[in-house]
Amino acid sequence: MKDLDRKPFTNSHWGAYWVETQDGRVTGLTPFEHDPDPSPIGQGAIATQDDALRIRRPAIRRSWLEHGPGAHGDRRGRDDFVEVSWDQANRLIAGELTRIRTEHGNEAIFAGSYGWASAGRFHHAQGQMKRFLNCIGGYTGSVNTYSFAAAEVVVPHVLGDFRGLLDRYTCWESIAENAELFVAFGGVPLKNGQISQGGLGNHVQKAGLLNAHANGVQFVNISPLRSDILDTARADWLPIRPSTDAALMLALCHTLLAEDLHDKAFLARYTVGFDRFAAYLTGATDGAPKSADWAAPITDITAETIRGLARRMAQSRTMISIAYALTRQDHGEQPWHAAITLAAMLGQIGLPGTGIGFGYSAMNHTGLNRRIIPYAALPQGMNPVRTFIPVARVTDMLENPGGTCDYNGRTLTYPDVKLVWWAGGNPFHHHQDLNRLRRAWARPDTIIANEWCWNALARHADIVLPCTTPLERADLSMTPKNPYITVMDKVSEPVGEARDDHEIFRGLAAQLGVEDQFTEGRTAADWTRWLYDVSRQAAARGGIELPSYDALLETGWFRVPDPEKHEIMLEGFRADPEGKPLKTPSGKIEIFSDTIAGFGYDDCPGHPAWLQPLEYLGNATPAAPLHMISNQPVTKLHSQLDHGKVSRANRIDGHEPVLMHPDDAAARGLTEGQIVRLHNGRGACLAGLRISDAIRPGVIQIATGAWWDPAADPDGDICRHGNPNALTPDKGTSRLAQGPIAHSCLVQVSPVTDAAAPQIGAPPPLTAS
Ligand SMILES: Nc1nc2c(c(=O)[nH]1)N[C@H]1C(S)=C(S)[C@@H](COP(=O)(O)OP(=O)(O)OC[C@H]3O[C@@H](n4cnc5c(=O)[nH]c(N)nc54)[C@H](O)[C@@H]3O)O[C@H]1N2
Ligand SMILES: Nc1nc2c(c(=O)[nH]1)N[C@H]1C(S)=C(S)[C@@H](COP(=O)(O)OP(=O)(O)OC[C@H]3O[C@@H](n4cnc5c(=O)[nH]c(N)nc54)[C@H](O)[C@@H]3O)O[C@H]1N2
Ligand SMILES: [Mo]
Repeated sequence: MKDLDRKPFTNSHWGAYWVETQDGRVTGLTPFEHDPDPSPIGQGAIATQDDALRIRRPAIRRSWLEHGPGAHGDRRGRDDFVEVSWDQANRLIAGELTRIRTEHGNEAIFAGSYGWASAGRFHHAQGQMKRFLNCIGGYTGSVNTYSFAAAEVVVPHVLGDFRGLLDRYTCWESIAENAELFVAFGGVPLKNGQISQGGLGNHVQKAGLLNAHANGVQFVNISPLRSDILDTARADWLPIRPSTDAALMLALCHTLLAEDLHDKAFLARYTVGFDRFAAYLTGATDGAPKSADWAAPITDITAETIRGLARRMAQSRTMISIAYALTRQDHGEQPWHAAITLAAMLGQIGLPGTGIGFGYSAMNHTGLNRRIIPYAALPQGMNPVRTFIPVARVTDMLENPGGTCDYNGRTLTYPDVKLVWWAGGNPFHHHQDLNRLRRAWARPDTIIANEWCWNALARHADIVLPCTTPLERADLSMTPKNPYITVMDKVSEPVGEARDDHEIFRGLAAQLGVEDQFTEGRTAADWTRWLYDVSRQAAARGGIELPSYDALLETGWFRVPDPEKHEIMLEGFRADPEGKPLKTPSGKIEIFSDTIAGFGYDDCPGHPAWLQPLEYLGNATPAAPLHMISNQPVTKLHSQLDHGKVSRANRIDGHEPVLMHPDDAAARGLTEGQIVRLHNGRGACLAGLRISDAIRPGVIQIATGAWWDPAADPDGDICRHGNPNALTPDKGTSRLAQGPIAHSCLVQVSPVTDAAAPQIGAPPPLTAS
């Protein structure tokens, strides 16, 4: 970087830091002084920047290098690697891309490449990769996310939009001033508010929660975990059985209807289909009234508690929050459709501080009052290939070339994938039933991964391209999710021969004769300035003046001024439903959606419903009697920095901790700190036991993120490290959204006497060519 008066500055999904360096190495990360509640997660980046797990040179799996594409796919993850030059890697990849495009067409390249990569507006791994692939004819992509696929598909049918609403949440200030009761399905987990995609300057979730509490807002935490809300908030805890929230919400709706507590004027003016839903609620359509008495044995919450809560919600100014996690369960569409319906029956949608919000504290930006600027992103060009999959159907796709899949009213056909490319995501973190993924992963001819560390993805690739970390390249953090725009300085040279994703794809574009198309004659620095200048113009059109690029480089950061008024979701629709209709077919909230009903899916009807999940405590078996919640980790972002010190400090003898209720531990003769085995018919993993009454009996909790470390085992492969996706089921939420269902998972926990130590501390065997 050029000489500046200031210290180097950086940003990340978990916060902004001033950077100290010594001899070209990062030695310290000091949280930004305007961040009131910095996260410790970033400290894990210091030692990992150049440890033994850093990928230093391009590397090729030996069987692939010696025998060509398709050789011994089943040895992926077991083979050793040969290090090669960038020239050789580029020649081999260009040759393989040309072969596949000629013999099979671009559809055979799967580059959904789902994942969070790193913060930074320009060096966004997927954006770079997709732009490159679009220069050579495109790829099969994926749609929706692992975060909330079911909501992404169902909510637009009900409210006309989802993503737009996510940016227009009722802010915490409005809740503190106006709400009396905050009912949180899935809690308000501050651990998750550490994160904001693309970078952030100020963590606000803790202050948002505490200010609301101080102002007298009462909280109800509906979750199997008491710790899903800060103790200080003194919330009532309803320890619900996991994956049964839809039943609870229906019973709340039933009580409102039975006791005539619902807002009939709101329903008439702003919604359609209530009558058809009411016929289901009362049991007129199926003979089963969805009463509190009906829901009590399903949810394990007493009928009296349910009725009391419904009355309290009707009598109070109430905000409902529904965690993203409730989408990541079987029939994850239902709790979302039901929560919106419940809020509509209360009639407070669009009023200050009340109504419904999606996942307060799922991310730092939820309820953060800020101006939304449509910042520019690197143009990706046009993808001529029309084939795509719902993101979580990746294993199905690899298993069934030519097979079909229902999705949101369409029938999709799976392509015959020959090449898989991942840049900036980790399927061996995010996908469910990893043993099944690994079997399907053996099928393509070639798998390429751009990565910076030897995690399970890199180990399971044929060609590994070493990329830089954000500290080794210059970039900008500017995102509509946070008011701070910051520089991300280059503070150290790339380790080994690592290259930026942009530089990786520029090299390949040159090899394939499309370099000019890929770069448009701009360097990385030109592009970054271009992105900022275009964004600055967009801001100016919205009446917001941003500093010049050079002025930003001088100071390192800029805070976009706060909006003049509080954000209130659906305020405009409430004020003028005819003038500002929703983008649904009726223009109103669709409690019954004719569109969804018209698809005729047996697993997703037109109105919210209770459908038994594939796995939950209501169908537990002696072989798998416990419900496993695999939620987001406190000490990292997904699998990122799992090898860093913050994550490792949370381990028990190197294994991920699992939380269990004292009664369940006693029934198995298990003691605190013991290494245990989590297992079911799909697989197994090891974990270290923590015993606590902050979890309801019958449920265990183990965070996602431990690097998958499989070893042969009678239960299928066992992950020695503690990755819960060794056990989770891989099935779509329904034929509507096909979202992932990690949270609907039954397991057994048993003691182990001779626990195998995790083997993720060293890279795979590597030979220099
Ligand atoms: N059981 C269970 N499974 C889950 C979840 C759950 O709750 N339970 N949650 C799901 C959810 S919500 C999500 S969003 C997914 C997250 O899944 P992912 O987003 O795939 O997880 P990450 O670990 O963030 O993966 C990002 C990868 O990008 C790499 N990377 C970082 N920076 C760069 C870069 O500049 N260039 C390149 N090329 N690579 C880079 C990192 O090393 C890492 O391997 O997981 C899902 N999986
Ligand atoms: N520190 C940290 N923060 C993160 C992330 C991370 O990896 N690390 N990931 C980010 C990402 S990508 C996303 S999408 C968001 C996800 O945000 P969420 O989906 O909200 O995250 P989770 O932690 O999986 O779930 C929140 C809580 O829901 C509860 N829960 C699970 N199942 C049920 C259920 O059936 N009923 C009820 N009532 N409660 C249930 C669990 O106890 C869990 O602690 O988090 C983001 N924030
Ligand atoms: Mo997510």
